[in-house]
Amino acid sequence: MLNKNIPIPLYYQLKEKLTQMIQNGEMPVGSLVPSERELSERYGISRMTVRQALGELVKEGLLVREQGKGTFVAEPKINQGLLKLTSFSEDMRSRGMEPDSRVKAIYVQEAPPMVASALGLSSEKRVVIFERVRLADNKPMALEISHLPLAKFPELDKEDLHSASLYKLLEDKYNVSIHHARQTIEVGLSSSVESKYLGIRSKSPVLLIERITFDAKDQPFEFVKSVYRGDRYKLQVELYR
Ligand code: 16G
Repeated sequence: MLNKNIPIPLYYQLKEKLTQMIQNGEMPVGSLVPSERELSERYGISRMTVRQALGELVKEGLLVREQGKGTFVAEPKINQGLLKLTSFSEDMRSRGMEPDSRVKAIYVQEAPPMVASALGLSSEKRVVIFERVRLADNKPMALEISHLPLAKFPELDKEDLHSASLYKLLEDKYNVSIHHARQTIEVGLSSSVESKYLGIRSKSPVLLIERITFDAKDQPFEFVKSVYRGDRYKLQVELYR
């Protein structure tokens, strides 16, 4: 029950209660949250108060609203560490999920100036481009557009990257010693094409990540632009002083 005799607002108490129920599995992922009317009757509070609690939980990503169906418990976000250079496949496997890819396109093209400069290309400027939707347990998580220098990886555009790891291929077949990366992260809103690939509404919040990856000789070999679902990812980093 909620306590009306303490100075903690009722909407906040309900929010805490629902959060607890989600965390201890009483309200499992995907389950339908009781309606505003049910909750207001159950806890003896106004529907406005219930609405405020649910609204905040939706904003925080613990609940999702599906039009015409109701409000459901959302899947927990993936806590992406920022200190280790890992591949998508490694990341998902370490979380007990099965990585996969839907390859949308593979082609060779002259690198746009920004990509040529990121990859330090001067004479041969063609790059192999992979456009992949990355999936975890069959659900779309991110859209990645990777650019790799054709001169370094001449047959790369012939490779089948469905269900395969690019980093593993580069390490095993091309003997690349993947060493470090420079990454920027920005907040954005999904375009209509990105939304379609990711199965989200147009203009949903997303993380726009750009990565330049270097080998052990400090040579850049990969430039990647990716769009990660904001409702499925949060970034985590340990800070020391
Ligand atoms: C990650 C990298 C991406 C890399 C991919 C390789 C970010 C933002 N991006 O998604 O640069 O190409 O892993 O994954 O983390 P794969 O080896 O599973 O194909």
